[in-house]
Amino acid sequence: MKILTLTGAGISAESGIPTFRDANGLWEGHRLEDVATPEAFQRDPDLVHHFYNERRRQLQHPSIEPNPAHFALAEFEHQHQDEFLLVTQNIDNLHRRAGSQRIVAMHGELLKARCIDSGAIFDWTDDLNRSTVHPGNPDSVGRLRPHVVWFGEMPLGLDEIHEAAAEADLFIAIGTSAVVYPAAAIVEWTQASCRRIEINLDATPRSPMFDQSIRGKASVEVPKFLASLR
Ligand code: BV8
Repeated sequence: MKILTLTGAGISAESGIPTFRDANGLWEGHRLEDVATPEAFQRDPDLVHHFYNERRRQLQHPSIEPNPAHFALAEFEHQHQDEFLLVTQNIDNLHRRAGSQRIVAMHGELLKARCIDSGAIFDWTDDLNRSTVHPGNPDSVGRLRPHVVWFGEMPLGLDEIHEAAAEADLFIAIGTSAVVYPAAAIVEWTQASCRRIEINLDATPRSPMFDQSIRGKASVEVPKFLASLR
């Protein structure tokens, strides 16, 4: 049985990372679409670096840990190996810390930086700013950006995601409001024969597309649902 899982900010909510809806898509009064865009980075790199530096520091706070939903998905992957693929919209590292390995981080990763000139990607846990020196080239200063997909930029791994969706016998969407595209369209890329399950606190615009909507907290409902598949 081929299983494709898509996660959003809701799976990390109980780990202490605020969702975008909780913040009403706002950060310090800025609309997400005004801060998480290439235009914003061009216009005010210090503001955008500050936005991601804050979140990068918060993610590394000792109180932020994977929750039972992350661990249950990692365990399920361990049992199902290459029959299972996890696509996440989240840029936190909680799936990886829980032990998941087959992950497509379609919106990038907060703990990675990318060279604007070469596209080279580096693990990155410190702040980034306009005086950051390139780890491989001391003459290159301020040319690193967060390795995240901004609004208007091409998400990562779309070919792999399309392929996995077309082959999936089971599609599980967890903790996503299904308003950001193309992530919200993945459910449409599955075959009519694919069983579609939504595990989410609230109804979403795409709830009608699912065979079953499990309303509840991810840390409770994800382990329960995955156990029911055994
Ligand atoms: C693209 C990284 C072209 C950065 C992010 C008009 C109409 C339709 C689309 C558009 C439009 N105008 C513009 C667009 C395109 C745009 C878009 O979709 N905009 C939206 C706002 C309308 N999309 C893009 O620009 C994308 N690129 O389109 O390029 C293209 C198109 C096709 C093919 C090729 C190229 C790029 C989008 C990526 C943007 N980057 N993140 C960063 O994080 O700073 S998106 C960011 O917001 C997150 O990554 C996440 O994806 C999104 C928030 O969504 P969710 O994860 O769902 O989180 P949310 O808070 O919204 O929902 C949480 C849910 O969990 C809720 O439902 C809640 O009930 C539930 N929940 C809460 N607690 C729990 C819970 N559930 C269970 N348990 C709990 N405890």
